[in-house]
Amino acid sequence: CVKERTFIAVKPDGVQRRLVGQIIHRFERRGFKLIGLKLLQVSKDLLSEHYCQLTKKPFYPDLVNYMTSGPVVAMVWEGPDIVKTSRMMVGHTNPAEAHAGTIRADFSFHVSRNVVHASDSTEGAQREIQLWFDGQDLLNWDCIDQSVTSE
Ligand code: DAT
Ligand code: MG
Repeated sequence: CVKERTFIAVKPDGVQRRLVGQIIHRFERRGFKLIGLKLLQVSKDLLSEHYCQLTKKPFYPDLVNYMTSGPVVAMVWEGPDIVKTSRMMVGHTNPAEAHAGTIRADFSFHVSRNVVHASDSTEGAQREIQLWFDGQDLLNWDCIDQSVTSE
């Protein structure tokens, strides 16, 4: 099966609300593989690179304040079709429109405090992984259950 990687982050509201474990649990129980993980205080520079397509939006200043208000847990996860699947697991940008069972629907109700980030395309994932992580901090390891969870 095709190995794909994506960038997932627990935003400051998720960390403050002690949701890190529950969010990691959803990716683990799906069978995805953790490749990189760190807790960091995000700089405005990193954030403007990360959200480079949004810097002109009216909500951008509030987004910067929110995303730099406390620590973020940044992760790289790997698995077949993980970019699309993780977007489904995370749910609609606006939690009010997200389906029940998605992270955003289960843990939040407002678009400006939606708990988690997931890359929206394979190109975006590659860009974000390079932006947030040094290659040496990503670990290639053998998951012993891989022959059971996929062909
Ligand atoms: P997503 O995080 O689902 O990829 P996005 O890339 O369009 O959504 O926007 C990035 C973040 O910006 C989003 O998670 C929350 C914030 N945001 C988006 N639209 C917003 C809006 N209309 N008002 C306030 N914040 C918004
Ligand atoms: Mg996005």
